Amino acid sequence: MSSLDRVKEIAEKIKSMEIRGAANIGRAAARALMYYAEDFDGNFVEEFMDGVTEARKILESTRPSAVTLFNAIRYVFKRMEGRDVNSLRDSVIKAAKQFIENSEKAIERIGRFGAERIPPNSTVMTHCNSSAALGAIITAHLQGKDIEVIATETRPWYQGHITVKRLAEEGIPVTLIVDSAMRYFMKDVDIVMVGADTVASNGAVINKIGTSLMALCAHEARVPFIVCAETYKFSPETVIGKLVKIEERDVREVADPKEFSGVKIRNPVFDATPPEYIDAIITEKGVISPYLAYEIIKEEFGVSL
Ligand code: RUB
Repeated sequence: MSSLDRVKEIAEKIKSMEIRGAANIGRAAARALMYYAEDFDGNFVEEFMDGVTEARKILESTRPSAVTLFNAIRYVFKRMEGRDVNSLRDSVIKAAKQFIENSEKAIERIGRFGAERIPPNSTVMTHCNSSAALGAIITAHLQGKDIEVIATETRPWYQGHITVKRLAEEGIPVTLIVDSAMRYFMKDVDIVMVGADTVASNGAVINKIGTSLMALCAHEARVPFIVCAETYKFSPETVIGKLVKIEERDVREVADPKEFSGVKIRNPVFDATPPEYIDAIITEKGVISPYLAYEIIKEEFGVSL
């Protein structure tokens, strides 16, 4: 067995979306590096470093739009230290565990802060399947707020099905709609809550395709549009001008090209919502304006230009 086997296995699961959602992807990347360190049975520092660099490359090539993947890896690499294999191994395992623990705590705090924003007897709309947004909704429900949820099915992967099943399990009244019905139902909605894959330095939020459309509908209807995002969803690369790459997946997820000869099919799976349509971003460090994204990036990652 090679020390990269479990890394490759996790990378494959991220690519095929067996592991999906930005928080899960970040934690899985940290776990993969931990497995690499655990499985490494060589004696040479150079060999360990070559392997962990290869692991990074494999993981980073899976999904481009979730900065959590890159930030989780960055977190572990920053804390990797030691002059021998044993200390390097221990530092990687410790950092990966710390990242996973911080991420779980962040979701719990966002749940609490987010629940504060959900009024009693209200209807919440959500898109896709975000553990951070669901945390807030479920916490509000557990506080006895008597809420209901309208959730989009989220083509083409139908992550909305996971969302509605989870909410129904919690006993929350929930309605499943097609994505294109979001404007039709917006008049019944008190607040929109979604997650994020990446927050850029200008406050734009990259999330599942259709999110920016939902923000536009919410804006038109004067419905608050709230994003739930841990601070490791903020992208340091965007400070130096890099754009977040929008992942385009296999068109067969949309339709079988053989049935549509002469037709071009496209499948971008994320979009960017500009900050002017976002009322607040709920992070584990508090509720902020999207225009404070740069400050968060500076504090979390230290910006060296
Ligand atoms: C998932 C998606 C989610 C964010 C936030 O897309 O867009 O809204 O990742 O999720 P995909 P979380 O299914 O393509 O990965 O709050 O769980 O990090």
